[in-house]
Order: sequence, then structure tokens, then C-alpha cells
Amino acid sequence: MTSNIRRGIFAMLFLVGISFLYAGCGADSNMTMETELESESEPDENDIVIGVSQVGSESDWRATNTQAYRDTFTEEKGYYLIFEDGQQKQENQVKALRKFILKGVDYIVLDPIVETGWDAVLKEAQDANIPVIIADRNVSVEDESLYTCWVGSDFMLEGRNAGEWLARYLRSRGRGNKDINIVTLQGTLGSTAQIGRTLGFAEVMEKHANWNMLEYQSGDFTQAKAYEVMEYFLETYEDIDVVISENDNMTFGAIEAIKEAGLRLSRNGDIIIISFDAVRDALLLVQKGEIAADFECNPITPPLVEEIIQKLERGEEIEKVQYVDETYFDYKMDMETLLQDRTY
Ligand code: GYE
Repeated sequence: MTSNIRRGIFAMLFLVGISFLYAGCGADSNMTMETELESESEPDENDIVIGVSQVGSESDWRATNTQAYRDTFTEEKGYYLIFEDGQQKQENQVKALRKFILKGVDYIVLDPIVETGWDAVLKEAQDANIPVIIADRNVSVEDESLYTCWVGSDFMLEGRNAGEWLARYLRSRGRGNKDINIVTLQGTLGSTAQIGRTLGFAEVMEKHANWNMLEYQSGDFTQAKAYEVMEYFLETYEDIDVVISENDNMTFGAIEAIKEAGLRLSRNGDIIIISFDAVRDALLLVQKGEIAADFECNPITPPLVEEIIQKLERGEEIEKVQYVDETYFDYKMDMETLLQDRTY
């Protein structure tokens, strides 16, 4: 189906959807109402209609990423954005995708909460000839032709970089050969960000027989959950040297629990915390020496998704895998200057 035909069908389905809404008998009328009213208008015939299925709103990283979708796919630029928040539940995301397919959107953008369980719904999108761009986290499917491409971070590299940073840091403190006890606050289990960061760090662990991983536990990428897990870690283990926290919001929760236990952080003593994302509030804690190092994960992927969509509109070839550039920050850097040019 060409984009134009799809757009025509979309306009028709959209009107049908609206009349259902007024009749109050749509199966998911609440969801429909929220989405439609959010965009404040109907798509023009020439609009590029994009359905974005977001993971949820579990972190600062996610909030920045969501805002970037809204800033990128604007009406002024000829887009009509339908945004669905999956609230950290895969079933909500599958429902959102089915809704996009039913509406005949031009493109689907999926940020999948976990990697598995997407084959069936992606096949439905493919059968409807709707290109699917996967962004941020990835999917693991049998047939990779089910999606057009993936754009996001090299999570394995982030984890590896964190491990190598820790090795350098411990050496510089004369602790290179000392026993080091580590706990890990993992992100949502089965998500690409969790898998990559855990495996990347584990690769470096293998080279250090003196590093002892006491326990892995998931804090689901949220501050509240990580606070509880950190409390449990502190009650269970007497001597924790390092906390690997797979995102900044979990780090905020962990820091709260560590301070409440009367312990000191990173530059100032007892527990070294290493984090991921490098959002503004976390970088302020790097500046204070509470977080030892923070490995950046770039949330501004929507402009890259837009580039991909524009290429597809022109019929150009797309690379299957695209990584974004990332860096890291540690307590030795001049954070004040670095924060000046930072938008998130
Ligand atoms: O690190 C975390 C968010 O998938 C890269 O998800 C993303 C991760 C990010 O909740 O803060």
C-alpha cells in the first residue's frame, strides 16, 4: 500500500473513530479520547502519521526522550503524532501497536520494554505494510525483516566502559588487587538496556578475580524500587564497596538509602556508585562527588528517527543498526563547564 492510500484510509478510519467516540461506544474510548484530544486536530491529508509506542515514564531519561518525540514530530513540520505511553507493560504496547495498525498510520516507532514477545504483532504490521522503526531498546525476533531498523545506544559498550573505569579507579587508589564487593541494581529484566549493561560489566568482571558480585537485583529502572532494593542490600551485606546502578533514577533511590544508613559515598568514602544515563540531576551529584562516574545514554534519538522516516519517504536505503554517540563523566571532570552546554 502506498503512503497516500494509507493516509486516505487513515483519514477515513479517523472519522469513524471520532463518531464512535461521540457515540460513546468505542471499545477503548478512554484511551482513544486521550490520544485524539492530545493532538488537538485531525491529520491533514498530507500529514505523515506516526504512532509512537513509548515504554512508560519511569525515569528522567524517559521524560527527556518523550519530550524529544513531541518536539520532533510537530504539526508545523507536517507530522501527525499519536503517542501511547505503555506504562511499563508490554501488553499495553502490543495494544497500542494494534491500534496504530488499525488506523493505518504511515510509520510505527516502537521503544520496546523488553526484547522478546514481539514476533506476532510485528508480523501484523508487516502484513499491513507499515514500516516499524525500533528505537532505544531493541527487539529479539526470529525474522529481522519484521522491522525496518533499530537506532539506540550500545548498552554493552556502556557496561564495559563502566567496568574498565572501575578497574582504573581502583588501581589509582591502590586497590587494584584488593577484594572488592559489588552489588548491582539492574534495570527492567529482559530490556536491552539491562541486558547490555549487565553483560558488558560482567565481561570486565571476568578479568578481575578479586571482584566479587554479591548480588544482582532489579530495581525496574525506578527510584522507589531501587531504594527498597538498596535497603535490602545494606541489611544483608556488611561490606559493600561498589554499587553498579543501571540508571540514574535508581541511583537516586540508592543514594537515599545509603545516606539513611549513615554511609558516605564515592569520593568521600565508603561506597563507590557507578551510574548510567547522565541526566542533569545525576551530573550534579557527580559534581558533588556522590556519584563516582556516570555513563551517558543519549535520549535525543527522535531526530534520528525523523531522519530515517525522511529517508524512507524518499525511498532511500536504511542502515539496519544505528548507534548514537555517547561519553561518560566522572568526579574529576569540570562539571560546571560541561553542564553549561548540556540540554538534559
Ligand atoms: O537508561 C533508563 C530508562 O532504555 C535507555 O530506560 C533506556 C533506559 C534508561 O528507564 O533510565
